[in-house]
Amino acid sequence: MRTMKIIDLRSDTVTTPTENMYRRMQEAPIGDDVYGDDPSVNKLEDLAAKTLGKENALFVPTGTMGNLIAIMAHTRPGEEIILERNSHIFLFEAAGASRLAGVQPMPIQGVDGVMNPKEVEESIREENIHFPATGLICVENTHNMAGGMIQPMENLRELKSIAKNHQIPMHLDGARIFNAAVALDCDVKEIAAYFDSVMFCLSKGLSAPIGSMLVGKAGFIDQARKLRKMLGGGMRQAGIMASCGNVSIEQMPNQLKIDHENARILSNGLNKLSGFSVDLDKVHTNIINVSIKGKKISSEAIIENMKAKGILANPRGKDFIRLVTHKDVTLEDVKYAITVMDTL
Ligand code: TLP
Repeated sequence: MRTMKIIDLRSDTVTTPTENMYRRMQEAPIGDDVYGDDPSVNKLEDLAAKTLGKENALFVPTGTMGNLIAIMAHTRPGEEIILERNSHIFLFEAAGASRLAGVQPMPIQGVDGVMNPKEVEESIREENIHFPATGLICVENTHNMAGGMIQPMENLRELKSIAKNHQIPMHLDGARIFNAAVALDCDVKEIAAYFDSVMFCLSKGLSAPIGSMLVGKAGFIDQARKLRKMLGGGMRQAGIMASCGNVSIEQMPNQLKIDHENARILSNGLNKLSGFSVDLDKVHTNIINVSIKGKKISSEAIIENMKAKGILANPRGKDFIRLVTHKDVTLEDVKYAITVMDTL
């Protein structure tokens, strides 16, 4: 029986480990990480801190846990956090910040995920018996819902100066910070420098099967380590997974460049088909929001039709679908996906 070729454009989270990752898993020196004894985890935490230009790092199971721990460590229950209206923390983390960190979100509607610094400053609470204190400003780079768009450096600089004046820490949900750095052709440290803490994912385009990193000052990471234990994220022989994370940081950023090129090729191809349209100015990295308004059917329906032909994608509202390129989608796959989508 001939099996249908499946091209999975749902997310870069679907990436499978590389050959080198499988090899390093097998050879990984391991120990009990809750005792601080796992050499592969220790190596990964050192590498992550050094790469991002921070004092220390913590290996966490997921990006969601990394963001939650950062919020818990920076704030106290009853405080408020400023974040973008379409940010992952606000939309897709099951209100963990409210329920578990006990903070109230103050969402700001950005343009393509970029918050206006003036509005951020106006949202910082003054001292008043009625008001919660503003405990944290969160930024997302690249911005998932904006279709992988990059936050302009100038915007980060302005936000940092406001945060500094008001003595409020800044956290970056940098799940895809390496995509931003690759697209900007800058060192990832240059982006991280604006933030007190950064969470980034090994398990997205960097292709590790599991894991994210939280980086920041040494004292902050000590606190974060205890919070990770409290949340049940203290893993034992985690070096098996951390060994993949080491490969992610050492070897995978170059792959992201290819992913970005493939996203452009896919976008250009779709723009030539009837009913699909992509705003090329908004394709910065590996995520594409494709308008299907011209198709006159719902995003769910088109996704079902694509699935029947072996192309997997996620809906984004009723008029858009989201396509994400990654290392398991080759240039050949992209070309094939365009020909298949031409038949829909
Ligand atoms: N994003 C996933 C889904 O949850 C939507 C995806 O497929 O894009 N921050 C950002 C910006 C993210 O995009 C994600 C995951 C996370 C945090 C959470 O990471 P995990 O899935 O490891 O908890």
